[in-house]
This record gives sequence, C-alpha cells and structure tokens, in this order.
Amino acid sequence: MIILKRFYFRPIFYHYRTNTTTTTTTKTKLNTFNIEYDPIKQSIIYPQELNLNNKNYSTDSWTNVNENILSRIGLNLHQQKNHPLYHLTNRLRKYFYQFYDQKKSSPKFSIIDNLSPIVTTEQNFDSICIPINHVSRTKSMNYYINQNTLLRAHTSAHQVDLIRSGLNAFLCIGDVYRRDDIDPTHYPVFHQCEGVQLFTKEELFIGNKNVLGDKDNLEIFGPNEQRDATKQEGHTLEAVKLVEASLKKTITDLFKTLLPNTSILNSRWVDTTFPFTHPSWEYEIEIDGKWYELLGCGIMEHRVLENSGLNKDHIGWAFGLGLERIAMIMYGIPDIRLFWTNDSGFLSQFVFDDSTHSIQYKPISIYPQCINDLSMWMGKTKIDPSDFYDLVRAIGGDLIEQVILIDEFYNPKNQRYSQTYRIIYRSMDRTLTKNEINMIHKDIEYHCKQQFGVEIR
Ligand code: FA5
Ligand code: MG
Repeated sequence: MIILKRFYFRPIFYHYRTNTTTTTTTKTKLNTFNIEYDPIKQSIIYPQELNLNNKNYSTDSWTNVNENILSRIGLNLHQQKNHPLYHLTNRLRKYFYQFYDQKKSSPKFSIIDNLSPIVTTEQNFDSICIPINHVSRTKSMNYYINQNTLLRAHTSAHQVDLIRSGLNAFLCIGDVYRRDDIDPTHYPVFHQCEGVQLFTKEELFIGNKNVLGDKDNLEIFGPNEQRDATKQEGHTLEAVKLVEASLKKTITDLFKTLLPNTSILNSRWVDTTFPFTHPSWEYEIEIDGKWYELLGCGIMEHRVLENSGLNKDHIGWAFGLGLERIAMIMYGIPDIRLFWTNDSGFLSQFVFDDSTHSIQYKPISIYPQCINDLSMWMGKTKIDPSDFYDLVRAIGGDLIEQVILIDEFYNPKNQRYSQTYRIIYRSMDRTLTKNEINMIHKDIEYHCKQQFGVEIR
C-alpha cells in the first residue's frame, strides 16, 4: 500500500516508558529540554527557547522536535572508536585519499565530518534549489526547531558553504534527521556521506586526452545548449558525459573496494530526479532478489554552483550515500536499530584496529516478533502516518520494529475515516512477554485517543 504523506501536524505526546503505564493528568515535564505536555489542551508545550549545543533557539508553531530526536545530537556514531560506522568512515577516507592532487601535493578530497546538524532552511533547501513548495520541506517530513531552523535532512545542506569556502573536492559526513517510514532499513536518525568533485575545463578535457584525442575547442558551456533528459541548459554533452563517467567510475570502484563480493551481486543505475542535480541517478544493488538503494547522485545543477559563487568555469558531480545501509550489507547487520545499541554483544564484535578488517556480524540471538493491529475511527481529516509513527516510537521506543498502515477507508454515511496500523514489536535483546506488549499497546491506544481524538475500533 502506498502511504501518501500530507501536510498535517498535531502536537504529539512524547514520554519515556518505564515499566508501568502512565496516565497523565497534570502538566508533566518530560525531559531535559523543558518540553511539557498539557493533557487538557492535549498538546506539547515548548519552552520559548531550546538550548542546543550551547545555543538558544526560539521555538514557534513550526517546532516539532522531540526529546528522543534531540538526545541524538552530538552522539556522532561515526566518530565513536570501533563503531561499525566509524570503520566505514575510515574506509571511505582511505578510498578517497588515494586520489592525489599532484599540483598541491595533497589528497584531492578534503574530509569534513564535524559540522553541526542544526542548519537553516536556507542551507537545507534554498541553497540547493529545492523549490519553496516542495514536499520535502513539510513538517511531516522534517524535524524543525523553528520556522527557519531544522535538523539537516541530508548532508547536501553543506554543499554550498563548503564550495564557498574554497573546496573543489570533498566528502561531508554526518548525522541526518527525517520523519520517515519505520522498518528495518529506515530510522529517523541516520548518517550520510556527501561527495562532491568539481572540474575546470582544463581538468576535464586534458585529463581525458587519451579518450578524446587531440580535439580542440572543447568547452563545458555552449551558447545554444538546451536542457533535455541528458543535460542541463548551457552544458555541452561532451562535458556532461565525461563528468558522468568520472562519477560512475568513482562509485562503482568504491563499492568494489567496500563489498568485494559485489561480483556476485547485481548492481544498476536507475534514472531519478533531484532538485539539485540533473541528470540524476540512484545506485542499487541486488541481494537475495531484493534491490537496495545505496545512494543518490548526479551532475550538479549549475545554479547550485552559482549560489556558491562560481561562474561558468566549473562543472561537477555530487552523491549522497547512506552509511547504515552500506554497513548493514558489509557486515550483515540485519536491523538499523542495532547501530544505536550499547549492548556489548554487538559492539565487541567491531573491536579491531584495522578498519578494512572484514567480519560478518553474528546475531546475539533471535527473539520472536509480536504483531498487534490497531484500528481507529477518526473525523473528516485523516491522521498523518508520520504523526502516528512518532507517537508509536515515542511510547514504544526501540521495541518497535515496524509500523505499517495496512488499511484506510472513508465511510460517507458517518463521514469518518478509518485507519488500521500493524505494529510489529520485537526487542533486540530479549523475548517480550505478551503482558508487556499489551501494556505498551494499550498505552499507544490511550495516547492516540488523547492526541488525535480518535475512537479505537
Ligand atoms: C538525498 O538525501 C540526496 N541529498 C542525495 C544526493 C546528494 C543526491 C547529492 C544527488 C546529489 P535520499 O533521500 O535518496 O537522497 O537519501 C540518500 C541515501 O540515504 C539513500 O540512498 C539511502 O542510502 C539513505 N537513506 C535515506 N533515508 C534513510 C533512512 N530513513 N534511514 C537510513 N538510510 C536512509
Ligand atoms: Mg532516495
């Protein structure tokens, strides 16, 4: 079933489970960020200012972050020694350091992995040409601190600043935040690595002299070039094809290094669109008959380079890959939640000095799933699934493996919508008792009634 994401937001009750079911009747301070819940108004009350990374941010009607999400800022799993994402970051560093700039006698790619995830909407959207009414800007899809500030939804938020600072080849690695589906390959906080390489006319054509022969007059830009499926307006096809070849070779060679067994896996490039690249592709690999998307990439929109202060003398490629997805395949990690565990049974398997060391994760043990459906009647307006996912995650924490909207219909007689969600519970480290799950499920039902005013069927 396709879940349509719409712009719709109601405050959500976040609280942290202990072993008892909580019935809140008075205003409750929920956490260290002074976020309160008012049961009478059935809404979250944010303080006037949120203090994050020692800086105060005013809150407003756009604020929708929660304690669970804010508590991840600064954890930087990719910098924690011996974490699987730390090893993967080291391997990316090693691969990109092999490209050497003879003129500067230094590696071609700079690696930036410590930028704050708190960014402006200008950085996350405007700077890379995401249109003002684009769906990726909605509150349904992002964690906003206020109308102008959010937790970055991708590392592309830093492209323009880094190019402006003078870099022409770099990786930017960090945590990113999204209100997304819940399943074993999606998590509301994950890590991305952005890669960018720019070329001048000389670098592009001289570097490829053996391919091109001694053709004169090769240019990146031509006066009458139109935008079509293969290129942007202004770009010559020769320039675009050379940049595309560089991008695709860089990525396929990277995965040959990271996943030496890829010869037995199929991979493919899928045409796609991004507001900041054209043409654009996704790179996918096949495992056990299923295709997994590892990254998005493309030829950078020239307007992004203009926003970075460059004239018509550069062309470049960019990619953004998900670290968890790759680490899951590299090490055979079955579930994205494991990256956040403190369980020594998991972490101890990654204690080794040489990050290129190849191991396969051995499950600590496998605990059974428990599936419970929740059906409810609402009014003329449907609940936005993202709001429901946040509520379930806030109450069930990491005991929630997956939430799926399995049924939705409108009853014209009583003018009400109905939705049924399937909630799959499973602990990473123990067998859950029926009683325990029933208590969490009842708690979710209770807060759904409070929060959304629904009637449980
Ligand atoms: C982007 O974020 C683009 N900024 C990538 C890009 C950069 C394209 C530069 C062109 C040029 P996308 O939303 O597809 O694209 O995410 C990129 C990758 O992040 C995905 O391929 C996937 O590997 C990973 N990813 C996306 N959502 C999640 C999630 N919820 N949990 C874990 N990994 C995710
Ligand atoms: Mg994608």
